[in-house]
Amino acid sequence: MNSTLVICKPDAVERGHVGEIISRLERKGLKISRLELRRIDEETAKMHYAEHASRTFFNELVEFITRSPSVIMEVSGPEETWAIVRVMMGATDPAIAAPGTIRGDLGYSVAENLVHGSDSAEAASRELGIFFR
Ligand code: 3AN
Repeated sequence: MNSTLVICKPDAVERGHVGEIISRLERKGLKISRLELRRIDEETAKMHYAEHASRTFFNELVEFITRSPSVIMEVSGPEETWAIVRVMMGATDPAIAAPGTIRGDLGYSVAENLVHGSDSAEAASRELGIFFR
């Protein structure tokens, strides 16, 4: 089994889309191996988004992800599970994400784009370490 980190971000929890997102992952055949409802603290958010520290939207990003609870999950499946999840998530900007993807079907805001999924095997192991130490 291979694992990746998936976060249903504050907007997904606030809008009541957690069930829909988990249901899609399960329908695909992936397993939820760990799950926690947790409000992400500022320190963890900054560590998680460290690669975006120089971006203009960094503060907005940290404020958003810490605003209310997220559902943080370890999702398991075959090799390259992270890549399967990324396809299911759709493009970063939900306004142009393909229909049939989580972002394409449920949102239109790039700042509030519902889900996070690790973007490589290395990122998955680093991020699982941050959230499930
Ligand atoms: P992804 O989440 O698809 O991996 P990244 O890693 O490029 O996308 O961006 C990380 C997060 O930063 C996105 N999920 C989104 O919430 C936020 N973000 C990306 N681009 C913008 C932007 N132009 N304005 C505001 N937030 C953004």
